[in-house]
Amino acid sequence: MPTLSSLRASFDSALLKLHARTGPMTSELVRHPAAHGLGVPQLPSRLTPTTTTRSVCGFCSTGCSLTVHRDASGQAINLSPDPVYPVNLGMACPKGWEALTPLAASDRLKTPLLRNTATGQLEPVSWDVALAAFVKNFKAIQAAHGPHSLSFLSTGQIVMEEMALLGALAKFGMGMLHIDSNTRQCMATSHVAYKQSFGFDAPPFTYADFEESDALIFIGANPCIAHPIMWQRVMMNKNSPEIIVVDPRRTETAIAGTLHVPLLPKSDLTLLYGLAHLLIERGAVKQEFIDAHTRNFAEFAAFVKKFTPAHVAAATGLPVATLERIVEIIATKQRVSFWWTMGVNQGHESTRTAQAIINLALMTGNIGRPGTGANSITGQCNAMGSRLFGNASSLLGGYDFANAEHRAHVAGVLGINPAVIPSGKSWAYDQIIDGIDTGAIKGLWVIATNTAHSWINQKRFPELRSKLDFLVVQDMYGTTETAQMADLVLPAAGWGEKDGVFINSERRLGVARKVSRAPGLALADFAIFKLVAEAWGCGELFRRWESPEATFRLLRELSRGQPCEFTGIEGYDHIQNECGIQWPYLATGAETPNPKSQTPKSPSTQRRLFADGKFYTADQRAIFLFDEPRPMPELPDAAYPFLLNTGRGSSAQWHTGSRTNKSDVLRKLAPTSLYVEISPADAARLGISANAAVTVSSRRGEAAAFAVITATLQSGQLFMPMHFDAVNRLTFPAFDPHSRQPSYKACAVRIALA
Ligand SMILES: Nc1nc2c(c(=O)[nH]1)N[C@H]1C(S)=C(S)[C@@H](COP(=O)(O)OP(=O)(O)OC[C@H]3O[C@@H](n4cnc5c(=O)[nH]c(N)nc54)[C@H](O)[C@@H]3O)O[C@H]1N2
Ligand SMILES: Nc1nc2c(c(=O)[nH]1)N[C@H]1C(S)=C(S)[C@@H](COP(=O)(O)OP(=O)(O)OC[C@H]3O[C@@H](n4cnc5c(=O)[nH]c(N)nc54)[C@H](O)[C@@H]3O)O[C@H]1N2
Ligand code: SF4
Ligand SMILES: [Mo]
Repeated sequence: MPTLSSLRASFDSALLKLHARTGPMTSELVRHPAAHGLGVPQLPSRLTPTTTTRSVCGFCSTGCSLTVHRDASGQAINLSPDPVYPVNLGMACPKGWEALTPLAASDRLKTPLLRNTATGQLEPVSWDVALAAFVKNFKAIQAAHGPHSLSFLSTGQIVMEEMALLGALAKFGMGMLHIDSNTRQCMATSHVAYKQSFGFDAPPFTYADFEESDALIFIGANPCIAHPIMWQRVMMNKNSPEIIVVDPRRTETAIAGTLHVPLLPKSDLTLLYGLAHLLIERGAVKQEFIDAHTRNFAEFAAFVKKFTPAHVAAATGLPVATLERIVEIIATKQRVSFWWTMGVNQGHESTRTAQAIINLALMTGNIGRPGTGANSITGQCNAMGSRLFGNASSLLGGYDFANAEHRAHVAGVLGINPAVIPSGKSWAYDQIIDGIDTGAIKGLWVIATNTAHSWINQKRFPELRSKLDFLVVQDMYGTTETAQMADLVLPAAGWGEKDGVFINSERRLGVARKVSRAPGLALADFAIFKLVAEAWGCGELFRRWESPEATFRLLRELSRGQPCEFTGIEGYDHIQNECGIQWPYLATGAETPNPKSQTPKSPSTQRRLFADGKFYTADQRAIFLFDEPRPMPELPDAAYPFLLNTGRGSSAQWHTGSRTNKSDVLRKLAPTSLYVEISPADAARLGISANAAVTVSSRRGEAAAFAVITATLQSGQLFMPMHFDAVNRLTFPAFDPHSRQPSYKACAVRIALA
């Protein structure tokens, strides 16, 4: 049984390994930032901070609070982690410490840019010219090809008020139907899995659960790198917990855990059904909970019978003893929590895999109690906000576009004609991309995402771009892969340059504050959307959306009676004074028409859902959902014998790098060119030495990289970080049928010396 200090020691040894490869990493920086030159530097006296402002970090979904120090004019000059905020307790990862640096990058957009059709160059123009070009070109496309020939791709990285305004503007004001965001690449699976199993997209946990579990099971998640402050919370667990890490790679998290389960890629569904089978055989199920609060268990139990240990061992490559060990832990520990991220969500059968995790939590009664839960960790700072208020798959506030009563209700709250709300279903990201290919989509507006880098199989993108009549990109930088292809580039303010709410992984609303002025003519996305609405001629619809906080009040009203209700929140100051507030949150003592919402004793009470065993389905029961496992769509073969896995490379790199690459500090903490990890056995067999230049190719494209030989990889597998654009030239476009989330982590490739 590990003690806290032995866990720390094993984590630190993982760090040493990383340190050797990429320089000092997460936890050291978290605890001793000053030792790495990341502390608050000595400031010249004219820069002595006069005020501080609390603001939630704009990178990952942990939602750490940062204290921003400002000079007399209100301009941010530095920041430090907020010591009292219940999320991060005074800690921040390198990206948080460096959050202000990308704002000052030399490639910030300072004016709109319009492509000059004569020279082919992007040239600075005024906002008037930019808006006129936007409206003229997009209206011409709609006139020629119909209203649904326009589409947008947006993000989980802007504030909730901006996402809601964008979704409403596009669907209620501009007549669009097919809109989506990078949340599809990331959280669509969790959204659908929860909705089908629980009746609403409701991650049930609070971060205190990291500290209160007796056993934590991480499946396809690498929090040491991707959610370092959540990992710090695990390190604060005083129960000497078992930490099981299910990942084909021996990741930093796997090294720090107590049991690494190196299953074959994409064999999770079989493994999870096999565990369910063994738990049932052992009698380690909570029959009372199952009978009182769930549906479909008997069918599930009958289905998993065939997942015998021998069958599961063969399919997953794991010894039967490992299966038995996991079952022993789940069966004997009182508080077991299950955590999953992209190793699950990005798969060809991801929704059923997420639900297989949910099933394990339900059947063992590990839900609704401290230290338990079937817990999906979100990715971007506001992925949860976009799930509730993006207006893409569900109508603002988690309502249903197809339901006339829902449309009438939302229209009533917003004071608009219900007829402007479409009843049709939006295409998903991949369908929008295919729609560009077939000519159904002719105009595309890309907001706060870098599609030409991050979309799966993006080799197609330049060709697709040529099929678009007009491409608008709205970003902080004009240098992103996507912005460079645009006809019109709109300069956006970034995190720190505007106000609004993010919702973190534990459903906590936090406020991001304006602490810095955006450069040149750059504007907050909120202001850009308002300008577009006026220029388009539908500004009247959005009179009540006069500011981010006025918009927040509209969204608050839309949440009334929904599981995500937060009508008890007074406004931004209330959220900040309470150090963030989790939904659901009704005014203390309020009578709610929704029996499913719970009123907490105080806003700061750490809240988990389902303490009463009541779910959001019509009969308040959670549902056991399952399906036959299917083989991966592209299996390795003689021509492409390796399986390529992709994901986060370091805690200092964020996605496509447009922000993190702008910091000298962050660039020092991670490799600056593309590498590929390979096992020692495969490297020896192929004559590949450390740092050798290699080419990795798939049926779709190739990428130049240098080789990193590491025993963390199993033979036959390669790993590349997603932070370099060549990686998605290799990936295979497979999608989960329920969530349509791309399967980024499994495609067949070969590797050779360059
Ligand atoms: N530093 C940093 N932090 C980030 C981000 C970032 O870009 N940089 N991005 C944020 C976002 S948006 C997200 S979504 C999260 C992602 O956070 P994570 O999901 O934790 O990160 P990934 O590295 O994408 O994937 C996690 C693990 O899945 C494993 N995996 C691959 N295939 C399989 C499989 O078949 N089964 C299992 N069980 N595991 C598998 C991979 O080996 C990898 O270690 O991180 C967030 N935090
Ligand atoms: N191979 C592979 N590919 C992957 C993944 C993987 O694991 N493997 N993971 C996927 C996942 S989970 C995700 S979330 C995606 C992320 O993929 P992207 O969303 O494409 O990545 P980012 O680099 O975060 O792009 C965000 C863009 O928004 C801009 N921006 C930041 N703040 C603002 C703002 O306030 N306003 C505006 N207008 N712009 C802003 C930034 O400059 C940046 O260009 O990548 C996906 N792609
Ligand atoms: S862990 Fe996430 S929210 Fe916290 S400082 Fe780092 S990037 Fe920001
Ligand atoms: Mo993500």
